[in-house]
Amino acid sequence: MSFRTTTAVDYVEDVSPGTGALPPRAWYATSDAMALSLNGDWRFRLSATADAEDDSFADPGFDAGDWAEIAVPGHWVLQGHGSPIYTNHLYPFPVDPPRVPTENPTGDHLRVFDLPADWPSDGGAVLRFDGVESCARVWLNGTDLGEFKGSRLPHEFAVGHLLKPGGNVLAVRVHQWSAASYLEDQDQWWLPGIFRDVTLLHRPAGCVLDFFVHASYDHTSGEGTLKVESDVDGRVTVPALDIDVATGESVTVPVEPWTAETPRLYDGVLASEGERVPLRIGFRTVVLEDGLIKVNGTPVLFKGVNRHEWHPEKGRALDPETMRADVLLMKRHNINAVRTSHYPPHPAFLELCDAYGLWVIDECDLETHGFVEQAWRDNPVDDDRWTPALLDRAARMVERDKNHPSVVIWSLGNEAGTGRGLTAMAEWIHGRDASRLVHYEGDINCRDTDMYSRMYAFHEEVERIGRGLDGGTLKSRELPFILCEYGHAMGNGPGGIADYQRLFERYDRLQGGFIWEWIDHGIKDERYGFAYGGDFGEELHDGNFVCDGLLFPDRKPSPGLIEYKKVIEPIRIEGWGSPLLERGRDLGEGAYGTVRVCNAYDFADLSAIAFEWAYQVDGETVESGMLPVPALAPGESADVKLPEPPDTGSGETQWTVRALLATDTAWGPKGHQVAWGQFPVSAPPPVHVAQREAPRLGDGRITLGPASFDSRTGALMSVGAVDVAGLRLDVWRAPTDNDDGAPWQPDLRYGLLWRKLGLHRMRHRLDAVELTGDALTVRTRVAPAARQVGLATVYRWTSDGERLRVTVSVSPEGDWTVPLPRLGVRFGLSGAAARVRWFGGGPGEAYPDTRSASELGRWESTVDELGTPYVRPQENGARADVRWAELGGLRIEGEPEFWFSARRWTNEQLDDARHLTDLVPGETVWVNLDHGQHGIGSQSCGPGPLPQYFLRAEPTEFSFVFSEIS
Ligand code: IPT
Repeated sequence: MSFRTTTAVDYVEDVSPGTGALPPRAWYATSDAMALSLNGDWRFRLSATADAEDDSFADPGFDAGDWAEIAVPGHWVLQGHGSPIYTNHLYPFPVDPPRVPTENPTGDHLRVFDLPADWPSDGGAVLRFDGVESCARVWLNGTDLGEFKGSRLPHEFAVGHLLKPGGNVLAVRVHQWSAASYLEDQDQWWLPGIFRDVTLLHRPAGCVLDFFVHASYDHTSGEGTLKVESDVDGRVTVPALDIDVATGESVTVPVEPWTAETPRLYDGVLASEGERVPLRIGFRTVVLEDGLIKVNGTPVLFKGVNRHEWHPEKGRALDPETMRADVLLMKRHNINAVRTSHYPPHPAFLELCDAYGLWVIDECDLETHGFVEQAWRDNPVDDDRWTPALLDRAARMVERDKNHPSVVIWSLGNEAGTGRGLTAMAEWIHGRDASRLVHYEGDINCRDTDMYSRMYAFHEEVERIGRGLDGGTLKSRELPFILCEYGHAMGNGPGGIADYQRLFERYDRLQGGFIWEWIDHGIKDERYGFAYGGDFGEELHDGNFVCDGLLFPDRKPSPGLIEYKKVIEPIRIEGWGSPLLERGRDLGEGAYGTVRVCNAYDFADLSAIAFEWAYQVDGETVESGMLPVPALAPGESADVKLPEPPDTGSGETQWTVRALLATDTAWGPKGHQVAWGQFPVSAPPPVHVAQREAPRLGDGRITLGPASFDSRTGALMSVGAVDVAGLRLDVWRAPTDNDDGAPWQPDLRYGLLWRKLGLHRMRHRLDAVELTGDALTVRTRVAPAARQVGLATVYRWTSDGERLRVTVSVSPEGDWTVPLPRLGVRFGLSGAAARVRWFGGGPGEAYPDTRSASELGRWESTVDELGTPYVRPQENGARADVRWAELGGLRIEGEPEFWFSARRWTNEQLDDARHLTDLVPGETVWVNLDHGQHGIGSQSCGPGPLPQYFLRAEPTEFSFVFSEIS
């Protein structure tokens, strides 16, 4: 009999990890022992406080007939009970550890179940919870089993003695806030509930308890050594390797090693007297050697992402298909590593990482970031009372996940400051598992860790670190470096990642990084499309800082992911001496006959890759074929002869060479593009328009070739039959999250400065409309109210009778201390303009420092599809290097190439919008033709654009040629 009182909730505010649970052990999905999933519809009752209801609901016979139903796994706040809260690091309750507020939403969950008819009557049973946020108390058939904390960690209870064939009553009380909330202050939604599986496991007599698979690889001999330590004696068999040994015995045989690139797994079985557990064994050895992280003797370069678990409707209750989708998307975008920010993921995710091949930094469920607000005073990680809870978390992670070859690094947690508790965790982990390395970014001196790790360090500092000139403790200077977070993918961006990648590749000590982050945590919402912080009336919140991923909430890749895929591609294809950015430079005859292919994999050769070449004229392929490339070993490169280019006469010509999967693989179909390179043969011919026509004045209009203008204002009205509205200089873009930057970032926040200066409300003063024999010249001054700065802007219109050319000359006046957001012209076309064709960069969006993936070619799209649906609307959708574009009956050529965008709302409307649903298409298609765009950077949490991507206010001239499409 358990004693109950309505106030017996002291455990909620107890710093201890809990009582009653079994010791942690290795997790496995299946064995030949029976298991019963208790996922499904449960009865549910929400109370406003922890002790509002007594616990009689746990008694057999309690009638919950009038309770609501809730899906388990799930979060109640996403199922109509209460609402989610988003804060980055602020605790959404008064900081007074370990106390929590009286208002403590508490969900009582009830499920009645029968055992299957064939459930064995012998042996015991274990009830396993894979994840409950944040604190739960459990009863089975009226017996109090105990309570636990550690939201993203498993907890098991022995229940065999309590089970009945039918009518078992499982009662779980879940409190949203508990002492553990102080340890779980990750930058994400607060989402209470039983959000991972609940399973009843039969435990036969003589079953397997805990076991540790040690499978190392000796790269000098090509042999693997296997030893399975097991709490219960048994045998280990691996048929493919003829292994049949006792547990605890080690055996060495020739094997194929496991790497993220070549994820060779061997199926095996651990058989104890009472149970057979399938094993998936990957042989690999992780060491710190010569100041480098090496796997199987080779230093690795992490091309990683930080992955939170996210689903726009289910929150962190991820189904297997979603986990698989994440892994496939990562593999298909050349990502080779995941940091499981900031907690151990659902264990099935790690099984997928083993099978498909991803390096994993498995991070403990620990973050106390909110204490930064009080200079880290009272931080639980530096308070011995909390150390048992920290050690419990470390053990639950390591014991659960220790048999995954994909896990190469343990991370103590995130943003928890420093303290004795962290040291205790690191010591325990090092002692328990010497076969992996330990990471923790907050340990800047690397006292407890095996690598120097930072987040959002600027390029310049990363370069210094690469060169070993960064100072720091003796220990940290000897360690390899990773950026556990960089490239903040909030909204449009991240910019500058290609520049980081070049540094990683240049300096051995820099072993890569992990983009922040994988997916936007937007919540599907009828009102807004996707909701973010503040949309649920939260008292404190951090807005759309929760939407900073490479994927949109619905898992559609954002341009940031496409860029990242290109930046980290494992095969580099370069035209001799002609990197993409130098396109158009005359390199002389003969230099173009070869392509250099470099294998940038760490382990795989190129035997799985087929190469294809295409010779293109004005973006159209005129000839193509396969390119025989040797199966280069990792790190090797070869100069491969290209075929003789066909004689095509005039036009802009280039080679495009693609690296494709030669056959279907586990993660991508045959023909999937892994990498590509493009390099010019001849530059674009000049856009020539003879100045033949003279402008003519008559009847309120000026005509010039196909165009007509307002004679008073000099404004362009039409080109042939195409009406053109409001053509004028435009410098404004709806600031991106990265333009606005974060208050704590040191670079100037231009998004705010632009607005302060008034660039969003520029006035256009008309100074003169001049007609001469060969041109119409319109002189203006473009400037914001209240400021002295301005842009003297002259539009010079000429025509050969058919085509209309405008040359725009811009001369800054006054003291311009900020770069310009954009510089070009904008105008309106009829809303009927829907289809767009262009020759230039595509198919997707690009900006000066996010343009690696922009491929020069002929593209087609629609105005609607040109736009990128950032969850918080902001500047988007530009196409780079556009030679010409056609839409709405108009052809536009640029000299030089230009940035093209078109949308059904103005930049000002885009700027005003807070959610996608605020963007209402108008009658006009607004087109921007930009000579320049300011870089993007990643200042929403990192550096602004590098200086070379600045759009400085300086005297500039650029031209466009308009003609009607016949
Ligand atoms: C860093 C956090 O580790 C991560 O959880 C996330 O909040 C990210 O920033 C920003 O999106 S902490 C950083 C503010 C120093």
